[in-house]
Amino acid sequence: MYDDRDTQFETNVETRFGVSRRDFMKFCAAMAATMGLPKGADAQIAEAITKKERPSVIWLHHQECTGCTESLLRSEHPTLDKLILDIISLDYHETVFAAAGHQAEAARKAAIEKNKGKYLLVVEGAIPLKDGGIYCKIGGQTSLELTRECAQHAAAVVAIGSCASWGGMPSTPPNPTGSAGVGEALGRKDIVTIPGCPPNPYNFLATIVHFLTFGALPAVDAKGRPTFAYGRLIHDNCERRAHFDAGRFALEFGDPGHRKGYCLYKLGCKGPETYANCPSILFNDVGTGSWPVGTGHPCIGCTEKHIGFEKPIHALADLKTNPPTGYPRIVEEQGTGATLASAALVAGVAGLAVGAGMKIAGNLGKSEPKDGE
Ligand code: FSX
Ligand code: SF4
Ligand code: F3S
Repeated sequence: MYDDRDTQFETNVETRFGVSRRDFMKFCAAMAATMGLPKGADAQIAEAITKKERPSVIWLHHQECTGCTESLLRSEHPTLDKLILDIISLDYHETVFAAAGHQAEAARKAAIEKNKGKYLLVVEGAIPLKDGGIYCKIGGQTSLELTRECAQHAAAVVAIGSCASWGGMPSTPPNPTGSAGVGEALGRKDIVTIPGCPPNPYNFLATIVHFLTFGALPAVDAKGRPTFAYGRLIHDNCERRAHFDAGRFALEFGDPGHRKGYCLYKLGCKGPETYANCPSILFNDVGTGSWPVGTGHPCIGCTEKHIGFEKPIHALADLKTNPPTGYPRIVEEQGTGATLASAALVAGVAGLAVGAGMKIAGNLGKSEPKDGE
């Protein structure tokens, strides 16, 4: 076991990663917290990162905007990119690779040969399947051929971003190039997906760190998403949730409710049907409120197939949260709120228990907040 007071450890961390021991341990603690691991896991992570061989990673790009890579290597956090590049051995990555053309392709083949059965394949971007996959080619091969070739000997395949996870933006109807996620393209169900457009870099990093520390990828849900990151609805951790429960909604951008930080449900927030940890881990390390809803914009459900890029931004979300069962019987008063039927229609909650549905219906029926409300 490593000893974090060890001066040798301190020197190694500083020389190898270019960060102080303190920053390094903070990073390990953040990784452990992201994955919801118990106390002591940060030490295990620190030991794995400093002592184990860096896993070889081959990173493919297909139909996408490179936002996944950009968010991972963002410049606001000078130590993060350094740490990533020192935790993994990035043997092929079209965006950050210095090599080009035949040289780059030779490096990819050499890395596969050298690390057969041990390397991680990270895929960014959707794979076009229509017309033999001709709509995206790299080095003369279609995305599909390239992905098949690289996946064949990989220890595991990780799809980063919504494009690679389920098709994302390129697969938006009418999907002219027949774009699909990696799992669908390869006909495999064992692919770990980190959806989001872009995904939170900590979710990707934590997945890689889990692989490095425990020799296996983290537990996933039915869509291949790590449960530590996608196990809860956004709506359940949102800082505006109390406003939702109390029926206080922004009705227009810039109205009094919006300025007061009320719930964005009626502006089309998809938090009630979107699974992700955005409100808990935030983005870009700039502090409170640094996530879509925190900045005043409704969540567009970018992690979810058939919601992000497909459901109109203004359309109301389906409410997936199980409502409490103990609401009192509601007697509808004339002129003070929506009927259950109309509110259920508005909220798409036809399947909810009637009592709870009525409570929600009453709240959803509230109108423009008054000053001081
Ligand atoms: Fe872009 Fe990545 Fe969106 Fe897609 O992120 S941020 S279009 S998920 O593949 O580059
Ligand atoms: Fe937050 Fe959106 Fe849920 Fe409102 S509807 S509480 S803004 S996630
Ligand atoms: Fe995407 Fe919604 Fe999070 S839009 S980044 S899932 S808050």
